[in-house]
Amino acid sequence: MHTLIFATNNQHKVAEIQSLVGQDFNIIPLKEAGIDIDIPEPHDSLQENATEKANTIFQLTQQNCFSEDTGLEIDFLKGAPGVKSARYAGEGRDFQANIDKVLMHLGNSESRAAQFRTVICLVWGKENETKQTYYFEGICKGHIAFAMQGEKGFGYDPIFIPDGSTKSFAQMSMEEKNVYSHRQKAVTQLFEFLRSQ
Ligand code: ITT
Repeated sequence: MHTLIFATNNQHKVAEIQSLVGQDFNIIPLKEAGIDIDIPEPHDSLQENATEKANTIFQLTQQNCFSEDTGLEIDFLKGAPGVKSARYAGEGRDFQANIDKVLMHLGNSESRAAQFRTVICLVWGKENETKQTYYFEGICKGHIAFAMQGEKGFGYDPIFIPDGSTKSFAQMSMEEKNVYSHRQKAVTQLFEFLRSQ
């Protein structure tokens, strides 16, 4: 059994990853590890922010840990909100305000292709071995709806429709979202790597 700290303060991410984890890993969210800090995400790429989060928690705990940084990348907006997804409409990190801003910028444009991209940073090593850093990426392609649909999930879920479905992520159960999601794809690779160790 591998025990890993998950360096996130986002409980929606924790729930999604817990739903994928099965019996062979013990994933400890920051809250459960008794760590209450707001990790800065000052960088211009998902990979650098994920690295910052994982390194911060590793320095604090010296334990195997991973983080993830996710962005919604919209073609028409040249990749925005991207790495700024959490704070697109301001420091308040308000899901509704972020969605309103995306819909406002897209207007009635028919060009609505978008993708979610997740980068996981893992700081990992066997006992008494030097820790190393590994990366895993998951992408989910889709498009932005003209209006919000559904109440489930979090963040931009009400306006994102993955390719292969007519429903938004917010109209799906967590299990359904997992079939398509960026996070599931990245986490599956993470677990495959850990199982191979
Ligand atoms: P941590 O840094 O503590 O992990 P966070 O919420 O700040 O949590 P990110 O910087 O990765 O995490 O989040 C970027 C934002 O993108 C997040 O706040 C949501 O608004 C959005 N987001 C991320 N994953 C999403 C998903 O699966 N569905 C919808 N929106 C998502």
